[in-house]
Amino acid sequence: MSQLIIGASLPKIPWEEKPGNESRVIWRYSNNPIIKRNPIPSGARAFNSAVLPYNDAYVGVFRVDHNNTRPNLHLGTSSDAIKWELSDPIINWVDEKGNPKPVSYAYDPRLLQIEDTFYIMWCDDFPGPSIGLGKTKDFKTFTRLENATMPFNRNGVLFPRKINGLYAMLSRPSDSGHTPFGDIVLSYSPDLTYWGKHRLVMTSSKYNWWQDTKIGAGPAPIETREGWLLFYHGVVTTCNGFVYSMGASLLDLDDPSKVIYRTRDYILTPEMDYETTGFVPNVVFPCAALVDAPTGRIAIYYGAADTYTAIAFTQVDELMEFLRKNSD
Ligand code: BMA
Repeated sequence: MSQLIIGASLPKIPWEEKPGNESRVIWRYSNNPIIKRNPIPSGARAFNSAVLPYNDAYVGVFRVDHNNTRPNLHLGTSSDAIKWELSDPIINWVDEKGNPKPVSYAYDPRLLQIEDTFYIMWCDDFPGPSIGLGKTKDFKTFTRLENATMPFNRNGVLFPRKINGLYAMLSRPSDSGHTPFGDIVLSYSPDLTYWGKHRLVMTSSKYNWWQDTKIGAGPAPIETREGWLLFYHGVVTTCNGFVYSMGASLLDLDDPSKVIYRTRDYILTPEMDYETTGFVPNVVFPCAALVDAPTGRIAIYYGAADTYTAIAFTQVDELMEFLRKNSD
């Protein structure tokens, strides 16, 4: 039993015990990738996607790059969070009056629940990348809200509850292209429309090379008794382009701009064929995590090589011990 995670139990969480010969704190699902190429007739690749428990099963919002290479969001359903059924039409957004409010493209969704409402955030065309925000209560009607940021920004992630009475969001100001810089910032809002009280959370480290080009928040932060557990991606620039790895950090519960721990080394980096080979080689890009509070089990969903969806596992007590011993 674990006492660390503040949250619900999820006995049906996808899970595999850590292999006996594995010394690292994160281990991959043995049947990765769980979504392979051409998952639906209109889509070539589903990756960088987000999932949640819903009605005794699971629901997901998937980034699917279409056969014309433009990305959009598709709903997914699953009974075990491993085999996914993706709907072929894209998610169709309406405004608060019910009129169509389509997106021109949408990618890298995050999905989370605050009280009785599910929120979806994605990289939206303003024009130019900015943070799109929408909500649903039933995964049938999807209502688009005001974009949470001006361009250029990516990797917008809401916290799963208000902090000191305000909605809180992490994001990563960027440029309009393949941004060669990027730090994680925190913003607050009373109503999900007006954002302010901006704070710097973490900069791309100039001494740990795996994260020295840019960083961006991954799944919605996980509430633990010691702080918000945040998985994030970090990028190094090589002669062959960017390499995306994953790190973990712990942010203060009351003031998440305060970083308590931040892993010195990556905890997951492209090593498997499905991570090193694909549309964009050498990318692991976490966007979601399922959590079972009583056991401390965490299943992290990540995009691999901008081509596949994969899962990695960790256990929160072991991860926290790792964070204590391996942070700057
Ligand atoms: C980033 C985003 C991600 C993508 C990554 C690697 O800028 O566009 O969607 O996984 O690049 O291509």
